Amino acid sequence: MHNPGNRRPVVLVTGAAGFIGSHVNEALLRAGCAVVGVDNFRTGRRENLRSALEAPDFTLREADVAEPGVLAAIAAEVRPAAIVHLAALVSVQESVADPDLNFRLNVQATHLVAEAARASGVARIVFASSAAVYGEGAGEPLRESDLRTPPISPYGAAKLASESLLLGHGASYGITIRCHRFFNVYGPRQDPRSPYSGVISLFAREFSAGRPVTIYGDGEQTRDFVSVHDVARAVVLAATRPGLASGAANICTGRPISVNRLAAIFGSLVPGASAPRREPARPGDIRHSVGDPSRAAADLGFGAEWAVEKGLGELAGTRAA
Ligand code: UD2
Repeated sequence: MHNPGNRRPVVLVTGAAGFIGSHVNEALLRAGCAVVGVDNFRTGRRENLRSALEAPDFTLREADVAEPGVLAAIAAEVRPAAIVHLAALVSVQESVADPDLNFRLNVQATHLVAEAARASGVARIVFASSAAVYGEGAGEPLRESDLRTPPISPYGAAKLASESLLLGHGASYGITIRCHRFFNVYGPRQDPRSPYSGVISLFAREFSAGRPVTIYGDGEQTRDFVSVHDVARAVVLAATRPGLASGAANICTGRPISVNRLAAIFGSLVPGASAPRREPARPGDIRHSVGDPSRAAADLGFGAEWAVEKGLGELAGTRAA
């Protein structure tokens, strides 16, 4: 890195300019790591890096990790203690529309990360997996072993395949692999531009613009909404905590929150908010998804600290500012 006398552990973050990546950079820097962020800005955004770029221990590499050899060259140069692999095709809809691109960005790129780690003697990989690895009706709450039903999208299949690829590499070459199955992540910098963006990002935008939000179906469907601040903290723990074994863990709160409840909380935070519009349920929408958080607690000492009321309060404050 630019500071040869710097003894801080170097962590390489792929997808560093994304919604989650940008928070992970900042949390790693706060934890005393030096961060090399890699992004090709396909969906990542430069403004997400504004704060990290002010830190002397942050370096940005504009590069595509799905191109063979690219990440291997960066890892060989910076010799990171850990790689946090967040770069991905993040839209489930896009994975359905273009499964080939999903394979390249969500499977092949993971293999390239594993190979880069092997070649450069990287001790640990933290991988952004997803609750999308669980099939329909797999469990309530979902436990890590609830994999009897297959994923229902190319995206979920690619995340599950990537977990397997990484764990196989880890077992063969002595790399610790931590797969984090993120549930419904929300928070500042989440992009609300697509109609399929996370419901909280859409609600935050509509409430702040004084427009009614849309609730699909009866609104009693539930999700496990986890703040990006908690997610970033879980990643830092997985990247830095000594003595971790390989494995997968849900990163979730364990608390189901309905869409109606989200609308009610936002409504109480935004004075004069319009009443929600109702539309028919989205085809293929799952009814309930909540994770069991106990394995992350046992493995990492991680527990979500942001209740959704606090997280929505932050967004309402942010947007109003
Ligand atoms: C998203 C992904 C899913 C998986 C999961 C992670 C999509 C469509 N699905 O699904 O594949 O990655 O996250 O756990 O990307 N809703 C409204 N009004 C809105 C927007 C959404 O009522 O304006 C409802 C929606 O119908 C659903 C719930 O809110 O019942 C949550 O929707 P979401 O798209 O934020 O998340 P999810 O879990 O359906």
